[in-house]
Amino acid sequence: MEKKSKPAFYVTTPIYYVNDVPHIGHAYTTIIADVLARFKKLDGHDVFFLTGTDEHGQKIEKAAAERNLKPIALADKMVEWCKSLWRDLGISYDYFLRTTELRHEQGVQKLFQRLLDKGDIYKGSYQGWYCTGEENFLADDVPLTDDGAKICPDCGRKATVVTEETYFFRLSAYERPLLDFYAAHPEFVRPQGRMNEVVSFVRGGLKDLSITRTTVKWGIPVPGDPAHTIYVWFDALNNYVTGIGYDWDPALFAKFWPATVHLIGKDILRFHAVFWPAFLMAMEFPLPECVFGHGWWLRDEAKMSKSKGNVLDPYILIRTFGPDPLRYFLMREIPIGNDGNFSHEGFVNRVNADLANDLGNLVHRTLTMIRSYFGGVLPDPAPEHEADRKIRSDFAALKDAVHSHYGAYAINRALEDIWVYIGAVNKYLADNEPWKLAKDAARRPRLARVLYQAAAAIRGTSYLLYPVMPASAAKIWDLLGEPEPPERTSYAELSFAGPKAGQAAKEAVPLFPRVDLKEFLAMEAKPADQAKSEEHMDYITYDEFKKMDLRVAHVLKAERVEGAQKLIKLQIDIGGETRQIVAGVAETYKPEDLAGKKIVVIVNLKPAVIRGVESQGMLLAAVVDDKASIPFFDAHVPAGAKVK
Ligand code: ME8
Repeated sequence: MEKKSKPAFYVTTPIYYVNDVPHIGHAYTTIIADVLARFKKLDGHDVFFLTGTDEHGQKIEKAAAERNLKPIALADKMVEWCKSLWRDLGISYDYFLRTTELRHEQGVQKLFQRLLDKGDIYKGSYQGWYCTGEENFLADDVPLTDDGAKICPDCGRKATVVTEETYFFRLSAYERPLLDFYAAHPEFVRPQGRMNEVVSFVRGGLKDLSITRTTVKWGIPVPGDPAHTIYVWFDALNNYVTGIGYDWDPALFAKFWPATVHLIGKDILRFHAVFWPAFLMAMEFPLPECVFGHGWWLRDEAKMSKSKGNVLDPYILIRTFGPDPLRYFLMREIPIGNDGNFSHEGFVNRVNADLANDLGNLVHRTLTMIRSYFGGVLPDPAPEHEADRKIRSDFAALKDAVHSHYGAYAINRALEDIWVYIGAVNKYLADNEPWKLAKDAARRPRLARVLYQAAAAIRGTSYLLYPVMPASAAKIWDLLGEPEPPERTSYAELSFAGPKAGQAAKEAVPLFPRVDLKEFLAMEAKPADQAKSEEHMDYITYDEFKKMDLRVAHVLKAERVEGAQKLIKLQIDIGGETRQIVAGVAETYKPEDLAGKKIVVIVNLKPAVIRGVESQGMLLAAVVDDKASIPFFDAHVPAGAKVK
C-alpha cells in the first residue's frame, strides 16, 4: 500500500525585538503557537513551528547604545534569554530564527533583488517629516500643529521636512489584487472583525512603501547599494520564508510553504495582512492560509508593553508554579481574539480552583484509592452501570468537541469543555462513594469499576490537555502507570478504555501547588531573584568593570573568627603580598577546607572592619539559599594572576 504523506502544518510567531526581554504578552503568542503545534502533531500532521528574533533596525541600535553594547551583543544576550524562557515554558519550536544569521540576510537580499529586477522595487526619493533626535521619519498620520509643523511623538521635538533617496516597494499596484484576494479568502484574517479593519484600510488607498533607510546602519545592506539598508519590516517579514528553507532547503520550503497560520498580536496586523501578502504576491509565492491577530493582555486596562513599563515578568509565575499553570491560565482566560486583563489575583484564584482543586484533587484521590483498595494496581473492572457508561460516552463526545475547538483555534473553549467533564467525573466519584463501597467485600467489583472509570477519565482528560499542559499530562500518564508518554498516542487512537487492568499506578504526588493568594502577592512584591531579573538589571560599562582588581589568591591560613558563627579569617597571598580578609563562608566550609586553595579576590575594595577584624579585600562566591559556594582554581594557577 502506498504510504500516505502527512498533511503539513506550519505555524509561526512574530519574531520578537531584542531591545528588551520578553514578557507575558510575548509568552502568550508563543504558547498559542505551541499548543497548536502540539495538537496538530497528535492529530497526524507534519508540523513546523518557527519563532525567533528581530534584531536589526534603529530601535535595537538605540537600545544597545543605551546599554553601551554593540547591537549584536545585545541581541546575543536577549536571544539567550528568549531561548531559556521558551525552554522553561516547554515551547517545542522547530527552529529559532535570528535575522542576523547569514542565510536569512542572504535570502532577504535575494528577494529584494528579485523585486528590483521585476520593477516592484524602484529607486526614488522620499519626502517626509524627519526627527533628528530620533533619526526617524514620522508616520504619515502624525497631525500638523497649528503652526504647520509636526512634533515627534517619541521625543517631543519639532521635526523638519527632509528629502531622502530611498527604494520604494510598489504597494499601490497591489491594492486591487489584495482586495480580490480578501474577497476570495474570507478566512485569511481572523478573527473576522479584524478582516473588516484590513479591508477598509486597503480600500482607503495604498501608497508605495519606502523600504530602505540611509540613516540606519544596523540593517541588511541593499544589494549593490550599501549606503542603503533594508527596512526592518521587509527584513523581518521574510523570516517566514527564510526560516523554512527558502534559498537553503528547497525540499523543506516546498513542504511547508505557504504557512498555515501566522500568529500575531493585533498591533502588527497591517504588516502581516497588507504588506506581507503584497510582498508575497510580488515575489510570486503562494499566500499563507491565515493571519490570526490575537488580542492584548492588558494590565490595569492598558496594553502591556515594554515602552509603558507595565509588563509582567513570566518568571515570577514560573518560579512558583512551573510552566503549566501559566500556559493554562493564558489559554483559558480569554478567547484568543479578545483582550484580557492580567492580574496575579486572577491567576492565583484560577489556578487554585481549576488546577489544585478540580483536576489535582481528582487525580490525587483516585490514585490514593487505587493504592489503598487495590495495592496500586488498576483493577479489572466489572460490567458498566448506566452512570459508568455515561462517563465513557461523555468522554467520546468531549474528544470530538475538543478536536474541533483546537482545530478552530478556540483553545479556551476546549478547556471549558474539559473542565465541565472534570466536574462530571468528580461528581461521579462523589455519587458512587467508592470509600463506602470499599467497606463492603461484596461490592468490590463495583468499586473496581468506579475506580477504573475514574482512572480512564483522568487518562483521557489529561491527554486532551496535553497541548496546553504537556508536562502535567506526561506526569499524570506516568502516575497512572502508562508505559508510554501521551504524545505517542495519536488523537485518533485515543480511547477511553486505554488503561489496562493490572497496570501498576504510582503513589499520588501533588501536581499543582495550592498557593495562598496573600503569601504569593507578598512574595511577588519582593525584588525578583537575581538570576532572572534582567528586566531590572543595572548595566555597568566595561570601564567600570575594569576598575575592579580581581586576582587569584592563595589561601595561606584560615581560622574561625571568635564569636562569629559565619565568619572565617583568611591570610592570603595575592602574588608577593600577604593580605588578611574575612569571609562569611563558615556555614559551608571548615577552615581546613580552604587552606591551600586558590580563590578569586577583589583586592582593591576599600578595607573594612568586620566584627573587629580588618578585611583587606573580599573573596567571590555564589550564594545559594544563603550558603556560599566558592569557585576554586587549579593549583597551577599562580597567586596574583589577574581575573578579567
Ligand atoms: O512587533 N498582549 O516585535 P515585538 C499580547 N519584531 N501579545 C503581546 C503583547 C501584549 N500585551 N505585547 C506583545 C514586533 N505581544 C516585531 C514583529 S514579525 C515579522 C516582527 C506579542 O517584540 C504579540 O504577538 O514588539 C505582538 O504582536 C508581538 O508580541 C510584538 O512583539
